[in-house]
Amino acid sequence: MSPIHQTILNKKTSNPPIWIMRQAGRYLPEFRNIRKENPDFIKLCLNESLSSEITLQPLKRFKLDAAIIFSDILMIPYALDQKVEFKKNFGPILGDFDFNHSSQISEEKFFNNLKPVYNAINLVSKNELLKEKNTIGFVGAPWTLLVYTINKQSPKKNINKDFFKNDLLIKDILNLLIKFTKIHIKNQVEAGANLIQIFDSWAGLLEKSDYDKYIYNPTLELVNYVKTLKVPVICFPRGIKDYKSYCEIVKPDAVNIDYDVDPHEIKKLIKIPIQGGLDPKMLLTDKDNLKKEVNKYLEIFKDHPYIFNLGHGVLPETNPDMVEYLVNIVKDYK
Ligand code: 1CP
Repeated sequence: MSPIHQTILNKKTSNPPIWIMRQAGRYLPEFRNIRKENPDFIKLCLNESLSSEITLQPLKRFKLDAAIIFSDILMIPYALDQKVEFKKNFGPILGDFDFNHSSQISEEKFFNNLKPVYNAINLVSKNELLKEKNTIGFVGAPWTLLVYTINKQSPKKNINKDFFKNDLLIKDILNLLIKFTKIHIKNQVEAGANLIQIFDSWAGLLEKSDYDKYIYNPTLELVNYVKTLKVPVICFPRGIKDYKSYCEIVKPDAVNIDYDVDPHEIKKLIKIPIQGGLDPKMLLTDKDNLKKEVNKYLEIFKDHPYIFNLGHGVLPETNPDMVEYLVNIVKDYK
C-alpha cells in the first residue's frame, strides 16, 4: 500500500509522505520550456503526451509520494462549452455560461471533450515512477467552480455584489456543476487515479451563513460519491473559518489546511488525517529558515496522521533547489 493510503488509514509510516500542490508547474525550468512552445494552456492540458510528461517532471527530480495530473479545475467549464482562456500575468478569463446549451451536453460528449486528460492519467498511473505511489485526480469544489463560471475571472479578495442576484439560475448552474464534477471524478478514477483532491480555493469568500448551501451540501455530495468509488478523498477548503465543522459535516478522508491555520490548535480540534499547512513563501526564504519551519510542522504532527504539503500552491518564483531541500528534510525525518 502507498504511504499516502497508509496515512489516510491511520497506519503509522516511518516518516510522513509528501507531495506538493502545484508541483508540476511554472517554478520548473523544464516546464517553462514546454510552456514556451505551447502558448494555449487548454491545448497543453489536452495534449496527453505533454501533460503526462509535465506531470512526471517533479517526480523525476524529487522523492515525492504522488503525482497530480497536469490539468486544471477549469477544464469542467471548458468541457461544458464555456469559453476559457488563460492570459499571461492575469489568470483565467471565461466567457458567459450558457445554461441552456451546457445542460444539453451529454455525458459522452463531456467524456470526449476531456479524453486526453483521462488518457494522460492512464499513462502516468502505469509509469514505473509511480510504483507504490499515488496518482492524484482532482476537481474544483462546486462553490469554487461557480465562482469562476459566474465571475468569469479570479475574484481576488471578494465577489461582485450582483453575484447572487439570479438565485434560480445559480441553483441550476450549481447542480449542473455537481453532476459533471461527479462524472469527471468517475472518469479520472476509471483512468487510474487512486486518490481525489477537491480544491475549494474560494471557500474563504463566504460567510458562515452561506456554508450549508454552497460549501457543505455540495461538497458532501461529492465526498459521498467518491467514497462509493473506493478511493480516498482529500478536501482543501482554503480560508474557511471553521475547519472543525467542515470536517464533521463533509467527512473527507483527510483535510488540507491553509497556511493561516494554527497547526497546534487544529491538531487538537481535528481527528482525521491532516495534510499541508506550510506557507509557500517559506520556500522563498533561506534554507535555515525553511528547515526550522518544516521541522515545526513535522514535530507538531508527529503523533497525528499527516501528509506533508503546503498551505497553498508552490509559487512560480520558487527555486527548485529549495523544493528539493524541503523534500529531503521530510524524507530524512526520524
Ligand atoms: O502540479 C499541479 O498541481 C498542476 C495541476 C494544477 C492544479 C491542481 C493546475 C495547473 N491547476 C490546478 C488547480 C487549480 N486551478 C486551482 C485550485 C488550486 C489553487 O487554488 O491553486 C485553481 C483555483 C485553478 C484556476 C487557475 N488555473 C488559475 C487561477 C488561480 C487564481 O488565483 O484564480 C490559474 C492562473 C490557472 C492556470 C494554471 N493551472 C495550472 C498551471 C500550472 C497554471 C499556470 C499556467 C501557466 O501560465 O503556465
